[in-house]
Amino acid sequence: VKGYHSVQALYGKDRITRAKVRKNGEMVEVPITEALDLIAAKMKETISSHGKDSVAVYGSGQWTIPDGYVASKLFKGCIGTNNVEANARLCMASAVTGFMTSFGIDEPMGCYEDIEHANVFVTWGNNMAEMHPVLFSRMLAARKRNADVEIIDFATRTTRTSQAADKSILFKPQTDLAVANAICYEIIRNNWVNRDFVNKHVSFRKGLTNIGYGVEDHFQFQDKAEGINFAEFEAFLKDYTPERVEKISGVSASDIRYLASLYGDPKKKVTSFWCMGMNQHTRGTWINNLVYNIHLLVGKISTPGNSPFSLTGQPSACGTVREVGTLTHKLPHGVVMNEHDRKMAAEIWNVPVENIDPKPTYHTVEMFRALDRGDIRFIWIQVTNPMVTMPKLKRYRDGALKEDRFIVVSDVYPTPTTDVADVILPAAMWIEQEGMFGNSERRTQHFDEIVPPPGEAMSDTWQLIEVARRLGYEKQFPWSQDEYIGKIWEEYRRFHDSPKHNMAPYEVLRARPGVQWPFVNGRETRWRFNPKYDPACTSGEDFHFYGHKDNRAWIWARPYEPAAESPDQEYNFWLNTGRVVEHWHTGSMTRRVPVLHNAMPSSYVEINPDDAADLGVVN
Ligand SMILES: Nc1nc2c(c(=O)[nH]1)N[C@H]1C(S)=C(S)[C@@H](COP(=O)(O)OP(=O)(O)OC[C@H]3O[C@@H](n4cnc5c(=O)[nH]c(N)nc54)[C@H](O)[C@@H]3O)O[C@H]1N2
Ligand SMILES: Nc1nc2c(c(=O)[nH]1)N[C@H]1C(S)=C(S)[C@@H](COP(=O)(O)OP(=O)(O)OC[C@H]3O[C@@H](n4cnc5c(=O)[nH]c(N)nc54)[C@H](O)[C@@H]3O)O[C@H]1N2
Ligand SMILES: [Mo]
Repeated sequence: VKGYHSVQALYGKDRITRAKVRKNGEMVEVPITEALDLIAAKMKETISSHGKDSVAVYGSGQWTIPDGYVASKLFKGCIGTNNVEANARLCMASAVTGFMTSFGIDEPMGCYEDIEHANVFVTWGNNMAEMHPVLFSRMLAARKRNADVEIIDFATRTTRTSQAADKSILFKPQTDLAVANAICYEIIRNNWVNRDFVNKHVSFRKGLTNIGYGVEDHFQFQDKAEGINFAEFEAFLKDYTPERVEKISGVSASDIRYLASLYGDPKKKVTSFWCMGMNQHTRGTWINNLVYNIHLLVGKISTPGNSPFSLTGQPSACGTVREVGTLTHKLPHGVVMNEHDRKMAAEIWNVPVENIDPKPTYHTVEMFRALDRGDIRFIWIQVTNPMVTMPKLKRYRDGALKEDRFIVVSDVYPTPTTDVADVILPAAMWIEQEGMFGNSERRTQHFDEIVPPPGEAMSDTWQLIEVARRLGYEKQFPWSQDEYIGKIWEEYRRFHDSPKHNMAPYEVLRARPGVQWPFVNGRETRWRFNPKYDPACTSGEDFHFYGHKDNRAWIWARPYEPAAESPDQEYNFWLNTGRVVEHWHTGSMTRRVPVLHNAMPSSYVEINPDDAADLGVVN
């Protein structure tokens, strides 16, 4: 429904079309060149009085690939600060750490085509009917074609996904950790383990436990992987019998056995989908590891229809954030801590290697804490609305409003974030510019400008380039406005020149409706780690998990640990968040589309009818 009406999002009455700067407390319209001059001057001034790490950029999984690439090059390569983050930190961080720990390499092995091959779908707290409705329709269509296809919704609340599913199983928040372990327990007990696959392709690890929740400033955590064997893993699972886990999770032992039997049945191809239910988990890395464990034990992975699949939410959370690496520790290829990766970036960026700082600075939450503390004095926010979407928000809003903080916001409409800005830049929306996005299934999608941007609005990429040039980096940003997207793409591609990650050339991207990487010798890769499909497999075996040095996927022994807060006498309910099909996040765009706004004009809270009756709560 958002797709059908998206074009109307361009034409809201209060669309930002001119730059504004704060003068004596008032936001005043100015020519955009004056605003860009001011931004560059403020950045120079802040760097000279507080050092390079006092300026930051906070971007988005809704940034285009060129947006993120240019931001990274300017801040990490030219200015020399690792103060580059994006809202995808609030979204996909656990998905990435899950991939890195289980496979040693980011992003799914499968693809959307798995939907046409699977017999069973399990949604792990993923409300696909509302959040991924196009993929969900594809799943319903697959079920319509094949009466054997089953959809199991495993979640903490009843949603439209549960209603469309063949079976809905509810669990208490956080306890999916215990259920996943119980599924593995049952798989082993019933001898459903794919021994051949496990012997050849899997090794076992355990990590640290009681790891805290990261809610305090300067929190640091480093896991320690320790090798274990199958017998030790089996012994670890002894605590997770279905009967014990029923008590923790509220899921009946028979439903746990039922779930295990679906994964365990060698005749069934199983795809697991998840998104924020697992990735915003307070043990997000662990629950990702545990669902991979299930697929690995039975060898249901990297073949059509057998797919543990972490879906992304934003159009370019993968393309711009995970692939370009717009995170404090990342570079477009590799990490800042690695000398080889720094050298490669410096060479491609045409900057001295000493410019790139080997130490990461702040992840997103710490970045806003640093703004409040005064460690950061200047921040440029693009394509995101953090003054609505940050957790424990008040501190950051107060921080942004402090004297001697300078906030630049690029947006298309006024928001609570533009409310705290010193400069507002008018941005072009996606069909008002050329660009690329990269989605969950490793597909890079090029799009052209269809209509011109209004007033003085320009792409976020071009805004960054204008400021970069004013800071003296003409040499690094030499492109002209009619060809910069293609030039940036070709420069960026050089970072991924290997069969594990190769990206398609610009002309190929332009000619096709999206291209999946690794793109090698003119061929896209549908399923990774499987030599039938993946050119990076070199071991000569039936699968090759080349991400880890031992060429194996890792099964992790991870326990159930409770959430940071659980219901008690004083606060006796769980609060679960959820989104709605009609709106996009903070609604900056969708609330300006009348048909969407009228369909869902306000937020709402659902409460169990029995609890409501006890409390005297009525509609
Ligand atoms: N219409 C629309 N679509 C969107 C978006 C939008 O704003 N509007 N946003 C996009 C983005 S960026 C994202 S990230 C996705 C989000 O997509 P989803 O993750 O599918 O959506 P949410 O509504 O955030 O998910 C909340 C779900 O988390 C589950 N949950 C709660 N606690 C737990 C737990 O302890 N374990 C597990 N396993 N599950 C739990 C609950 O079952 C609940 O339904 O949607 C994308 N699609
Ligand atoms: N309470 C709570 N907080 C959450 C979440 C949650 O479930 N609950 N989920 C988290 C997740 S998964 C996500 S992904 C984030 C999303 O958080 P945000 O990214 O902060 O939310 P959006 O509403 O998508 O903000 C995007 C902004 O970009 C603007 N915009 C659109 N197009 C353009 C453009 O081309 N250029 C520019 N410059 N601006 C543009 C829009 O008007 C909008 O204001 O929220 C996170 N925070
Ligand atoms: Mo997200």
